[in-house]
Amino acid sequence: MDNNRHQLVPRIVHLGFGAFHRAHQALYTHLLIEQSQSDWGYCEINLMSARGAELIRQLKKRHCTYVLLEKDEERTTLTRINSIKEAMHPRIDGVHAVIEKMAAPETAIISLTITEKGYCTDPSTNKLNLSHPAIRHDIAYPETPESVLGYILAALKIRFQQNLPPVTILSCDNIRNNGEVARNAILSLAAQQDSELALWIKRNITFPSTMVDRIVPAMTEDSFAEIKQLTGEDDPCAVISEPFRQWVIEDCFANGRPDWHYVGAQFVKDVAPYEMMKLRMLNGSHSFLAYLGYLGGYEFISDAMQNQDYYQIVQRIMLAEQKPTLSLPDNIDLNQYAQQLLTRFANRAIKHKTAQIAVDGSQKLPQRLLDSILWHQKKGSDYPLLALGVAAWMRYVSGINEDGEPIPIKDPLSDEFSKIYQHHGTSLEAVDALLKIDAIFSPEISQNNDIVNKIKTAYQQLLTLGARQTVKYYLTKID
Ligand code: NAI
Ligand code: CS2
Repeated sequence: MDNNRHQLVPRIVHLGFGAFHRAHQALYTHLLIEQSQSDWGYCEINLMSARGAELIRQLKKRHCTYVLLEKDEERTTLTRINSIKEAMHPRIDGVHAVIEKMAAPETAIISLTITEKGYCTDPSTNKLNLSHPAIRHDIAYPETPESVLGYILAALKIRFQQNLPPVTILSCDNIRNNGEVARNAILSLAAQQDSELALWIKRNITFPSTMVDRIVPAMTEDSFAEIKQLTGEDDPCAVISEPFRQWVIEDCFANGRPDWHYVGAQFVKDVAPYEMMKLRMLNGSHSFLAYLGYLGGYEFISDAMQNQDYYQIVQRIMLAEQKPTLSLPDNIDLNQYAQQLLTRFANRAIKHKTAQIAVDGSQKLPQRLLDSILWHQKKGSDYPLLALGVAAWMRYVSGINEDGEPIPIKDPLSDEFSKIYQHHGTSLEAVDALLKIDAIFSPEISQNNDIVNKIKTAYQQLLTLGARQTVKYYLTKID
């Protein structure tokens, strides 16, 4: 298979060579190359951090291949991924070389897995945050950008000025309407720099939305050791995932695309119903489980799922509070979907830390829990578990666990949380102060007494009973 690799053309520049991309899009593209001799390959780029640069250095050193181990409690599959042609990082190759790669005539797709915060938007509105330090920098110095948006814009400017073919910007992050969010953010930044460029982007560049799904935990020392035992090699780019994978893509590409549908992707006209289903049923329940699981002393999601109370309450939030908010094509059975999710969460072969999913909650709550709360509020139906999920996040970002030990909080807004808790302790006033963060909570949420009261009730239960007993209490209360 290695033989095919030198025929690859790096037509897809991917930003965000993280664990998820390595186990998802890179695999689809690899399978397509194997199956149909497709010549679509990747140029992998990380833009951030010394760690990101080190990974790219290691990838280059290993001729752009690595191994993927897919596993559940019954099977394991080891695959050497061969869909990558090149790799770059601004600290290794220079900022201009990276921009030029994105602007190269052969580049047809720029895809992204840069985490929710990479879009520099306010999560409650999904609008570009013009006071974000990286965005302020990019407005002042567009030729040496810092944000992903700034890099994309610098490349699009070259394409516009040199009359080069258009590209597709393909967001593969867990954000509702991810294509639209990427488009609006780039257009808002372009409007600050060059209105003609903004107009050209509107007319020429497409931003398909996607629903992406595969549980891919961050690698740990144990998982690297497992890979070494299987392959005999140290592979810093190796990754471990569950066997399940799904990719639903809006079919609007500006300059061609791989035939990913031959290897399991679905091209559709409208991704929104699939995205909403996944963000609410899977990710909403995942965050719920992560905060309550962490507070209850569970290191891994699959451990929390062995506790029958946790299993049942997660099933309950999916079926009673998330499912009713969705409307999907007739061929999708949401009861079956929920059952499959419960099995995936309980997969003990995958060591997914509750603390990993708990990261960046400020960026995740709106699409995972708050949108559904608003749906119930409008319909007049009840949502105790969605409110419990938000309260568990609030209890978690207090930075102190149930044994009084510190919780390391990783979130772009962590300074705000720590100021709030320094001032109010874990009292109910902290809830009021958190609700005032309008980047997370829209006025529809923070000024609605019913919603606020439900969150406060749940928060008080968590303080009084602790997470495990609160889960029990809610199960009996709602039966
Ligand atoms: P990771 O931590 O392994 O990789 C994160 C990547 O994002 C790195 O390449 C990093 O350089 C880049 N990044 C982080 N902050 C950035 C910023 N401010 N600007 C530009 N780039 C930035 O995480 P992983 O697992 O690859 O997840 C990345 C995203 O993929 C998630 O946030 C989510 O949106 C999506 N995803 C992840 C899944 C998973 O199970 N891990 C499954 C489905 C989607
Ligand atoms: C998780 C997701 O880290 C998180 O917040 O909820 O990354 C989850 O593993 C994926 O979306 C599954 O597709």
